[in-house]
Amino acid sequence: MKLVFAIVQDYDANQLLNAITEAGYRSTRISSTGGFLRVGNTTLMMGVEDSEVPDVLRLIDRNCRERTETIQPEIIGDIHEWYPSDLVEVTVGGANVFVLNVNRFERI
Ligand code: 2BA
Repeated sequence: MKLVFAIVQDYDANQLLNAITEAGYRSTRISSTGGFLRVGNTTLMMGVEDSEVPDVLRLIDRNCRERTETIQPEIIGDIHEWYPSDLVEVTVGGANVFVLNVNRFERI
């Protein structure tokens, strides 16, 4: 069994959750915040069989897209020194996915 953590943009979270649920997978939605931009994103936690991982990755790929966010450097404090221009463009997503081995799963 694997535990899939997918960090996705809030814009994509509902559509992805619909697709995941329709496909019969279970998931937990966690409200998270990116350490760099300090804006909200969504972390989905999914326990799936090893054989299901490719399908889950396909669903994530189909439902999450890359976007460019324009931010004011002062919003993210210290990095202002690295980016002296007025606005900073950052490409976010589609999704950052971690796939972990699960030693044991119990549903009690
Ligand atoms: P944030 O940390 O807010 O990062 C948003 C975007 O800012 C990133 O998009 C990346 O394009 C840029 N970025 C992040 N750290 C940077 C840095 N030190 N220098 C320059 N640019 C930087 P993504 O890479 O697509 O990441 C989207 C979100 O996924 C991240 O939001 C974070 O919440 C999560 N994430 C990405 N990689 C991660 C990792 N290795 N571990 C844990 N969380 C991760």
